[in-house]
Formats: sequence, structure tokens, C-alpha cells
Amino acid sequence: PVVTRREDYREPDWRVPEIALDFDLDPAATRVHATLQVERNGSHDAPLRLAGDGLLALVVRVDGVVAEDWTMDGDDLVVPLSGAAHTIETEVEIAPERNTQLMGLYASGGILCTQCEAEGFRRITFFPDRPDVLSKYKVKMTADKARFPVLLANGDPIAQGDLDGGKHWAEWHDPFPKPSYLFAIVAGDLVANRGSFMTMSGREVQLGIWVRLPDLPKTDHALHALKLSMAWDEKVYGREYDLDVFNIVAVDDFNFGAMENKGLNVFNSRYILADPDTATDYDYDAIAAVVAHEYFHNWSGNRITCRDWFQLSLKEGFTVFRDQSFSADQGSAAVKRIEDVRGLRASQFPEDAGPLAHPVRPDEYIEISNFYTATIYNKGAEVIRMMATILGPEKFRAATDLYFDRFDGTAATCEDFVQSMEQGGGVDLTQFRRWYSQAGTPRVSATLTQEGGRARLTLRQVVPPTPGQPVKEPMVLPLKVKLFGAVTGRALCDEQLVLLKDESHEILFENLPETPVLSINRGFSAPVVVETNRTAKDLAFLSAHDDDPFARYEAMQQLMLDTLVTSVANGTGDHQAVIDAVRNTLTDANLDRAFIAEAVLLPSDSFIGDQMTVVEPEAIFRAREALRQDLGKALATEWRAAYEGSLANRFEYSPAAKGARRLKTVALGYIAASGAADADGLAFDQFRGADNMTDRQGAMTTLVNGASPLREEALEAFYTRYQGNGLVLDKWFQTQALSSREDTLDRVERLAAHPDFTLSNPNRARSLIGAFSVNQRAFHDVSGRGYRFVADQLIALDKLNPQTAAKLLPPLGRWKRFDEGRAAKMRAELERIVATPELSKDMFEQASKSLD
Ligand code: B3K
Ligand code: ZN
Repeated sequence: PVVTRREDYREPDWRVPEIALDFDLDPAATRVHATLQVERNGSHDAPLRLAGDGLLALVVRVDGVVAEDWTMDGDDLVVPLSGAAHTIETEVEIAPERNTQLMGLYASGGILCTQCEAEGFRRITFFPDRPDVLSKYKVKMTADKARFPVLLANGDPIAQGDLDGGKHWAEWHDPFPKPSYLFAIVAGDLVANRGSFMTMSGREVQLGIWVRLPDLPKTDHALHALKLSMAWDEKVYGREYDLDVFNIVAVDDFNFGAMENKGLNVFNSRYILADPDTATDYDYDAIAAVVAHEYFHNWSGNRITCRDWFQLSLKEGFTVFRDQSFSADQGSAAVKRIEDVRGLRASQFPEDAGPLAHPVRPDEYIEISNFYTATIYNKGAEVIRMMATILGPEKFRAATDLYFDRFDGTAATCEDFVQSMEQGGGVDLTQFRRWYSQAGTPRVSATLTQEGGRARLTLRQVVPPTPGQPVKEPMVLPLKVKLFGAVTGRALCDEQLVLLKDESHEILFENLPETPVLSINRGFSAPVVVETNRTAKDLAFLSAHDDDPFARYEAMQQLMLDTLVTSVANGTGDHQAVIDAVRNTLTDANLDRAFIAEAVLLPSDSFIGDQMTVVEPEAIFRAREALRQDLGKALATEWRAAYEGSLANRFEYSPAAKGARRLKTVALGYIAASGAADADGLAFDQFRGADNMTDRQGAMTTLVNGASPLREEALEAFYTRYQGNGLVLDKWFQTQALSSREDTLDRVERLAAHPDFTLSNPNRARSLIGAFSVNQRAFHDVSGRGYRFVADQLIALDKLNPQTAAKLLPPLGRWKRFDEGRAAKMRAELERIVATPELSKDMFEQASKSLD
């Protein structure tokens, strides 16, 4: 396989300032006629090389004359040219209905749509398909009017008309030069939920959320989120929208969440459609976050794009940071931060500690699609957040203004961004740049020692070795630190921002009136693992008294984690400290319910496993269940009170109502864990009486994890009620695949043969296989059957959709973390995958790297 390296970057030989595309759309055979204005870039005599993927040139014209001297080099079309500028025309035929990869032009439930990022445009037409070639696009589409009454493309609509034979056409122009990965068209029988937005300079933008008619009632939330996002980007970053229309289309078959094509976002329908009966609070929040994310890309991604794909985090890290900040501003910022950190720990930390670890700005890839990772997105967002922390809000805004000003209309690099931060913020980020080049999660040890009225904080950092990077240099770690008095709970100093730059560093605190307790990495100011010498008593104290809500949550998590890791090692544990701390939080009238629900939740099986040298799935499960049971029993009264306090609520989408629902279901889980005789009945009543999906799915999850026969009844009722709704059926599959029951593996094998299961829809494939492979207990069944099942499914999926298959591989690659027996079985499956004939390069890269 060919390896692409960052250091090999060269400017393109030819630029394409303009392109006109003419589509004769038909699911079985679509004709694509392309007219490219090409210009030689610099003085060289290289021919024009146009990337293709599975395309056959039916005709090539140079300056209007049919050319005969072109050649194919693999999939690329090579045209020898003598002058400085030419007009090149090509014609190809493609079959969207046979496109199972969902890259390029494809069909989803009768809608024709495109996905081009990263390299899908070359499956539509021959083109220098790289992000530093920016062109103005004119697009004409012709199609059957009855089947495809709506024809959309990037930019603004220019003209449309009817033709003989039931056909019609439409033409769109996008005045903003853009890379080919942002190209999009959609044709289908769609209706729009329309709205408008007045920009800060007084231009009115027409908004449309396009879906199939029956889905129209489920689009208000997305439209509202779009308007909020547009206003937020004006207020917080001074960024205004720049076209007269902004359209979003929802389709059911999509390889990831959504796509930021200029003026025409295409979305996975799960991130658009919502009503209380079918979407959970989590879905509502995710919809708003993804709508915001794609909208924010208009500036961080589209107006300023990436020079090459190694710079991917330039747009993704920054845009995730922007969408996280947006969501934080809509509700509880503390709860949002907790959720984001939990996500980072669940997906990015394991990636950084495993065989697929890579820097935020990678150095090489075989298949770029494999690099749309938690490291590029979420660690990338943490890197931006740290710069924002170091600069402070005013300077950070000045620096982003400078960045947007200076690089507007260009294809930029991560280096360009960092330089803008340095100049706009007046800081030196030389050493900070290691966050872009070094992989691995730094580990900090923080030791506080007291000598009379003085205390000494000793900090040390280690960056662990990762594949290809055995030795690391120290990083810049911005750590927010504060001390509290162990007796009075009073703050003993103001919060300080410590920049740990060396391998070790000491800080002295003087004139302390009482014994200090250390609060560190407040707000999760650096994406690191912190080890401290704090006792269970210190942690319990902080969980009740710290004035930073994240630090309070973190102290509780650490207390739970320490308790659980000890229990796993000893086979039994002392749960009293956790019980007391949870009681304190649960009964604290000053805390909001959403925060309480987060804080009293135990760390996941996998996160407990991540703390251990060798992961023991069954022992972890037992230790966690034992703690859940003790918490359930010891706090029976408190859980009842928390549960009943939220019972009477009717559905409303507000931070307070969401918090109440969350705490109610968390409490229900503990009531069930306690073994209370009426727990199953309570869950079933909640399931039956729910007026919203959050309560219904929460109750069903409790039942599905339990032993009551009511669980089959609930599953059956849920299935019957939602049989026609694909997005809700995904929840039905997912809830069963995530079950903590002993028979989950059997159940999942049966579900794979269910008539509603299919590998050709990515959401469905992920709801069963993706969910199962993060179910630590079930996936790591000692028999190795879980591994075999996932490998079989991925081998089959790879034949249809390599990108989605390769994304699901990483859990199988974590064999080094397990005992020899499991590791050997996992490796055997990886070897079987690598040996599969006609394996995609996507899967080859993921599986072969995981074997090293
Ligand atoms: N930029 C797209 C992701 C494209 C993934 C290509 N494999 C969505 C997003 O991050 O907004
Ligand atoms: Zn993005």
C-alpha cells in the first residue's frame, strides 16, 4: 500500500480557478460532464494529472478539441499540455444506486446525494482532488421531475426550468472558491422546514431543513439550533454567514454524523430528526451540537480550509472547540465539560495508549479516512482550549480575528493557526507546538507536602512512548491549581494557572493557616492523567467543597476509581467512603440535578480497565456491581427521594427538565441494583407511562440489564411500537448490545440474524457491532467468541463499506491490554482480517498497525 507523508507536501502543478459540472442524474447511470479551467502553477513541464477512483473517461477535450494523447496512470487521468492555461472537458458515467461505500454520488432511500470529504469527489469526476486546489463551481443538474422534484447544490440557485419527457433542470453557482471535498448536490422528493436569519450586517438568509414529508414535524429543533448557531458565531467570534441560502438535507445512510459542504450541509438523519416520542435528551443535545459544528465550519473549514489532510485538526479541532463552547453556553457549562471529558476518556485516551496512536498533526497515512479520529477531533479541541486558556478570553478573540483575517480564502496549516495565536496573543508557543507533533497522553504526578505553615507542590510529567515515537520531550501543561483548608473548607489561595514546562517543577505556598487539600487540573485545563497523593478523605472533602464543579466531579470519580481498582485487586473492597460522598452530593440542595446525576455515576467498566496493567473484565464487572449494590442499599431512601422528586414532570426540553430526567433514571438504576423487590415494577411503569424517549429508553435499559421477565415484554413492546422507525430501532439493537447481562453475546449473535439487521446502513451496523465491541464484559468473553463475531461482521462489512468497517476495528486492536489467552485470540482475528482476499486499504491499515 502507498504511504502518504506530510514532509512530501508540494504545491499543486496545476490550479483550477473554475469548474462547470453538468449532471444528467439517474440512479442507474448518471452522466457527468466537467469543464475545468486549468492554469499552470509555476514554471514546470509536468502534465495535468486528474485523480479518479473507478472512473472511465468517455471523452477528453482540450480547448474544445477531442484529445487522443491522454493516458491512465492507475486510476488517474494524465493529459499532456503545452501552454499555461487550458480548458479541459471530460465525461464519465457513474451508477449511484450501486455505490455501497457511500462516498461520491450515492442513493439513500430514493434520494441522490454526495459525500466528498476526504476523497470522494474523484468518484464523481476527474479532478485534482486535494484541499489546496480551490475553484469556483457552476453546477447544472437534469433529472426526472417526478422522482427528483428538488435539485440542490452549493451556493445560490441561479435558474431552473422544465424539459420534455418529464424532466427538469436547475443551476446553482457558488461564488466562494472551495476545495472539491466541499462539493455537494442532492436530488430527491423532499420538503423543507423553512426559516430565515437576519445577519449582523442586515442580510436576510433563507434557511431550509430538507427531509421526506413524513419527517417534516421532526425538524423544528434542528432549525432552531441553526439559528442559535448563526447568532452565536456572530456574537462570540464576529463571524457572519456569507450566502443568501443555507440548506441542510437529512439522509438515512451516512458514514458519519454530517458534512459541512458550502451552503448545503448533508446530515445523517439521526442528527436532524427529533420529537419527544422518538429522540432522547442526549439526541436533542447531539443534534444541536452537530448542527452548530457543521455551521461553524463555514468559517473554520470552508472560508479557511486545510492545505493538506495532515492539517485536518486545523478545522476539526477548532470546530469541535467552537461547538463545545456553543453547547456550554446553552445550558450548564459544568455538565457539558463533564460530558466532554468523559467522551475524551472513553475514546481518545485509549486511542492514544494503543497501536493506532498518532499526533494531532499526523506524519503519515495509508488511508486518510482512518484519521477522522478522536485524537484529531477531541484532543485537537483540547489543544485549542489550552491555547485559549493560556491567552485568556480577550487575547484569544484578538488572535482568532487575526487568523480569520489573514487566512480567509486560503488553504492553511496548523502552524498558521499557532502563529496567529502567538501574534494575536503576544505569547511564545514554541514548546507548546509539541502538542501537535507528539502522541500519547501525558501523565502528571502531583505531590503536596506540608511543613508547618508552608506547603510544597511537586509536579512531574512523563509522556509515554507511542508507535514510532519512543522518546518524548516535555510538553507545556496548563494546570489550574487551588488549595482549600481541610478543616474550614475555605479557599487558601486564588486559583493559579501553573504552566508545567519542565519534567519537574515545584511551587511553594506560604502562610497557610490550616492543612491544605489540593485541587488540580480544575476544569480539566489540560488533557492529561493526574496522579496525586490525596487520600480518600481528601477526595471526599473536595467532592463536597471544591468551588469548581468539574473538580468536584473529578474528586468523586477518583474516589470511586481508587475504591474499584482496590476491589478488583483484592476481590473485595471498603465502600463506606464512596457511600458517604455520594450521600452528600445526592442530598446537597444547592446542586442541580444534571450535575448530581453525573457525579453519582460510577466510572465505566472500560475506564476502570484503563487504570489496570492487565484488564480483567469479569473481575471489574463484579467489583462495579458490588459497589452499585452497596450504594443502592445504603442510600435506598435517598434514591427513592431522588426518583420520586422527578416523577410528576411532563416533557419539556430545558436544562432543568433534562437534569430531572437524568437523575430519575440514574436513581432507578441504583434502586434496581439494590435488589429492591419493586424495582422491576417501577422500571416497567416508567417504561409504559413515559411521555418521552429519554424515560422510555432509560427504563428499558434498566430492565434489559436485569433478570426480570418484564425485560422481554418491554423489548417486544418497544419493537412493535417503533417497527417502522429506523432511528429508534437502532436504539433497540444498541440497548441489547450494551446489556451487562451474562447472555449478551448469545443475544447479539441472534440479533445479527434478525430481519431488521443490515450491514448496508451504517447506523444499524454501528448500533449492534459498534455497541457490542465497547461492551467490555460481553466483547471480551473468555471464549473469544465475541472477537470472532466482530471480525466476521467486519470482514463482511468491508466488502460493502470499507470506511465504516475500518472505524469499528480499534477495539479488536487493544490486545496488549489483556491476558495472554485473550490477547492471542484477538491477534488471531486481526491476522484473519489481514489475510482476507481483496481487503480494503482502510481495513488493512487499521488491522496491520494493530498487530504491531
Ligand atoms: N468533515 C466531516 C467529516 C468527514 C469525514 C470523512 N471521512 C464532518 C465534520 O467533521 O464536520
Ligand atoms: Zn467537523
